[in-house]
Amino acid sequence: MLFQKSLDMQGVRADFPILSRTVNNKPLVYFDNAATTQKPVQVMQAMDDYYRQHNANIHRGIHALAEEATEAHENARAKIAKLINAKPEEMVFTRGTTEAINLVAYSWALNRLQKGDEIVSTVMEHHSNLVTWQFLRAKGVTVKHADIKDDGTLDLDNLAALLTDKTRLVTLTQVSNVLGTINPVRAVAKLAHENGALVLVDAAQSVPHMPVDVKSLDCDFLALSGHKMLGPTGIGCLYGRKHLLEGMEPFMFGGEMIREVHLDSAKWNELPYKFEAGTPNIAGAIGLGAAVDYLNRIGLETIRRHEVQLTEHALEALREVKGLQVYGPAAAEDRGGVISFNLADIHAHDMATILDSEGIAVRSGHHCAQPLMERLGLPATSRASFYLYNTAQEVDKLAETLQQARKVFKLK
Ligand code: 7TS
Repeated sequence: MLFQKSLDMQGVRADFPILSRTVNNKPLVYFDNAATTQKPVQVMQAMDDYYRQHNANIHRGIHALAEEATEAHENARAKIAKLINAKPEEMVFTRGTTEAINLVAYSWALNRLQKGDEIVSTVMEHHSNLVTWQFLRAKGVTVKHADIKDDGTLDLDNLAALLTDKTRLVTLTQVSNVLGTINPVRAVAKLAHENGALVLVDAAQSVPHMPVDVKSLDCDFLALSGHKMLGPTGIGCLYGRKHLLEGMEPFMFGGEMIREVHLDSAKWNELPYKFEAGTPNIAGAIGLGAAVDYLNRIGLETIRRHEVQLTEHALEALREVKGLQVYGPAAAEDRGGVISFNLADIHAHDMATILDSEGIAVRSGHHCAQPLMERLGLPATSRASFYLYNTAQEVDKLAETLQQARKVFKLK
């Protein structure tokens, strides 16, 4: 298999110190990127430099350090905004995707939706895009979930049939963290808008891996996590169309988000600060900015091509393992670099333990998508998920270890 020449694999891997460590005396093969990604030295250095040279609280002090820290923080916002073709004031820093979705639930949905209103989602959502909407049921809001087809793709006709004049929001993931399915978000947005509903995109598994443009998706909100795109934990973003964010009330109150306070009243700060109460994760934002620089230097098209090739290679290699069931769309181009599988009736946790003994890190279980597992009729899967620093050799090692597991469990 010919891998993309422009991805200098040795150079890339050298940027990630953790990739040269061993686990159980075996070279680490890190295939748990859907859970969180490893960090390049450039991200760690940016954060280290901030703490060593510029540490101060932002937006308040009129001293040099405060100005430097503020500038670095806002530069990071501009970088992540540009990455998805948004404006900085449309990007609210959050702790991650979960908090971004919760922000929409509290600040938009809770104040606007009424008894009888409907939300349409899908059965393949991560719990953070499921449970968050369940709590609106107390207000009499109905949440409906579009089904998947047998090949693991979204049943768009089913989704379309769920839309009514009561639908106020359609919320879905762009890439499934279990099946790898890439959803036709643009088509869903068109359907939703024709019905007068807004669209929220859970981009936790898409923005890190492929070019994503909020204008061409035509979405109203988009949520992402920094730690899944080479950045640190504890930082993420909510993108929202400016006029929507302007019309929303904050759901957290405190310093930073106010312009003027009196004992019995307050005026909110301008966008996006009105949603950022309290001292933010300054170093985290700066680390995310450095991660965006890193991804841009490699290029998200290149990363996407690499992952498609790697996934294609993995699907081929895993097909050779007798008794192995792979879930999700058949073609690598139709999926992100996420492969869930089960080998015969070996429990996914036992499988993950065997793989770990060979230094291979995968996640096993329900992947915080229990309704999807129920829909698939599965208690659990093992999941290998790839990123730019993974290689075809690592995929071969996974396939070899699965062949060995067949022997260990004396499978016929
Ligand atoms: N949405 C999707 C599609 C996800 O995959 C995840 C995390 C989240 C939301 C939540 O992101 P957070 O950063 O706010 O926690 N997914 C996974 C996973 O698949 N394994 O561990 C975390």
